[in-house]
Amino acid sequence: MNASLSRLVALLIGFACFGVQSRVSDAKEAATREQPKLNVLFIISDDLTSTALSCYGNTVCQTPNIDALAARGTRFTRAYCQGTYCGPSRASFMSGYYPHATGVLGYKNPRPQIGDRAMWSQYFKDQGYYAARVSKIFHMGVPGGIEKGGNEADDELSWTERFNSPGPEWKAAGDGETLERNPDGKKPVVGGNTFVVVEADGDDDVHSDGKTAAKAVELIQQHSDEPFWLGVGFVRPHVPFVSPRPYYEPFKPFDTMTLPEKVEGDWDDIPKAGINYKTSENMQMDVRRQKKAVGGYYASVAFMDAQVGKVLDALDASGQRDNTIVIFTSDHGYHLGEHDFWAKVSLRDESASVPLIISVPGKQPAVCDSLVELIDLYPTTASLCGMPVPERLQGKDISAMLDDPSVTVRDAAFSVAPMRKGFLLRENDWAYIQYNEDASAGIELFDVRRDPQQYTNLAADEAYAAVVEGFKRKLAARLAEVRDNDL
Ligand SMILES: [Ca+2]
Repeated sequence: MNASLSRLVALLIGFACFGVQSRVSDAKEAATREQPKLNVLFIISDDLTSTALSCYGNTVCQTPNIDALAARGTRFTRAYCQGTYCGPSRASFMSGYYPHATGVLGYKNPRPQIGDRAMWSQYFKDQGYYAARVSKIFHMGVPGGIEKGGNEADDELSWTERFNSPGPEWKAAGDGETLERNPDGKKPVVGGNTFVVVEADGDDDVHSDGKTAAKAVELIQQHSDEPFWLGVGFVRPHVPFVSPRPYYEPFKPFDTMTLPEKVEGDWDDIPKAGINYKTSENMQMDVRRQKKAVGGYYASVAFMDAQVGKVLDALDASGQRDNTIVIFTSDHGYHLGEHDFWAKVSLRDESASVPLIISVPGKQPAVCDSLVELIDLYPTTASLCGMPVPERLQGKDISAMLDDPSVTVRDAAFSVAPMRKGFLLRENDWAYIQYNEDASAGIELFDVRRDPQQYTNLAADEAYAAVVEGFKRKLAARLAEVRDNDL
């Protein structure tokens, strides 16, 4: 090496070392500077199917506030719940375990099963956050529990403070009709898990969700000077479909509502367990009642969307928008007459998939088609807020999708319908549904690329025998993986 070349090498090494040193001192400076902790605003609707939202393509039901959040966040098109009704779904995403890990398949809190491990909000509370919920985050019975205003299946340890939002539900003043099992129209408006539509007198604040929005607005104002994890649980569009009269206007007369396309003999190729627990037939709902059910549901969605708007406006007014992760989702989806199915429990896409929008300050808006699960929210928010992701959590950190929507973390989403002993593995190309762990109560296989509405069950077709066998093995492996945990 000649002298001038060695001087050049020495100079380059010097520059490189200087670069390293300055990066080290930058990092030290950053570590000593107080970093603002990102807040988490978790908004969850109850029994909301993505198909009812205009940002997911509905052209009749307009949801401008949820759409505005979608326009600034990442909207997920293939997000799945872990249980297709309130209890197991909420227990799962709050605890970080699948329903078959905790065994909480009904309407109980998973606290006895997880012991002193932290629930999602509790994990943030333990890191110095103000953690609060307004209304339904863990399971509450709707309408019964909302009428009473109690804590139900809640978990005290999860919160710094908690607030319930009692409301009149089906007893609200107005024009009500029971649509379900009321063919002669003689049944009055009733409570319970029943299709009832009430066009209510009075304004938003008469109702549980109006009160929930008002309390959430107040909490955002009060806690904007400290990191917060705020869960805002709206109960609409869960039955009864009750909302103030103005929200019904776009959907009247109800006979202008359209019902999903029906296929002759649609149930002939599916097992009995695949016929949902609520159908047009067993609910004795004629076409008039079905259309009114759709209009009533949409009015409840529009009402809930307006409450979401109030909460997002309060976040803007607090100056915390650029410091807050906002999540909007539902505990599971819902049927609005597809296959003559209604409500939840089914493992078809309308019921097992959920709307999911995640807005993170500084990230570009996007639409993400990767398969994600509600159980991913706990580890993902921990990661986004710079906290260690507990090893025991069964969900995956999907935060990389918020920078690049083409990122994938799994080949199949997993959901269960314990009421039917049903299991779903949903891949990009296939929906595989099995009833009983040994498949003894039947199988459904849908080619969702060719048959997105899931009209044709291919499980009995010899040409797909190898696909079915492959899914049986994958499902057994997935269940074994879920059951292999630290509990
Ligand atoms: Ca629900």
